[in-house]
Amino acid sequence: MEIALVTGDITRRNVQAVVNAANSSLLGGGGVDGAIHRAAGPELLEACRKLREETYPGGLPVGEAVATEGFGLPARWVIHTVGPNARAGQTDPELLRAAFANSLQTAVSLGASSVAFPAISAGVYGWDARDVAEIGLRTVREHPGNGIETVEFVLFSDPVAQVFRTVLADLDSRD
Ligand code: AR6
Repeated sequence: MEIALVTGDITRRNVQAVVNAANSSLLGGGGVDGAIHRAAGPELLEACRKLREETYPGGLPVGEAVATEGFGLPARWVIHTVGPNARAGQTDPELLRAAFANSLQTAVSLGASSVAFPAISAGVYGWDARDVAEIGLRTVREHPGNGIETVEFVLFSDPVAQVFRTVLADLDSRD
């Protein structure tokens, strides 16, 4: 499995599945969630509403993941996950690991060969980008590929991309 670090907008990525850093309501929000909903169009919100009503009436729990179609996105699927919110005291690394791992597992179940992740929890949810990079990159490196050929981390800003490059180089040097 190849890991690529990309600076840019995840909604433009030509991959089979993009991961959305959503919230438990599944009904959209700001940040990457807002960007994905804008780019995918209103059908995405409809699909999320349906999931919420039929499968997650109490909301999608932190660390879990669920897929919809990608609608207007180049990606065929959106995998919605909920990262932990440090500003609400959710600082257990296991919760962030679960968000990455369950998103990957969902991609495997879909048969996706390429997946793009944002820096889950590194925005509104207040996690340090370095912790997100360490947990995200470690989780992906340890995950059995199972058909996934490429995992991209799509970082919205140069400073965050630089953090990911440094952490990946550190992990590689320890192999
Ligand atoms: N492409 C890639 N990354 C992006 C994009 C984009 N188009 N837009 C923002 N980012 P955040 P969270 C980066 O806040 O911390 C939402 O309201 C951003 O710079 O989107 O998990 C949800 O509905 C940051 O590095 O997600 C939830 O309520 C990273 O994506 C809450 O925010 C994550 O920032 C989730 O907070």
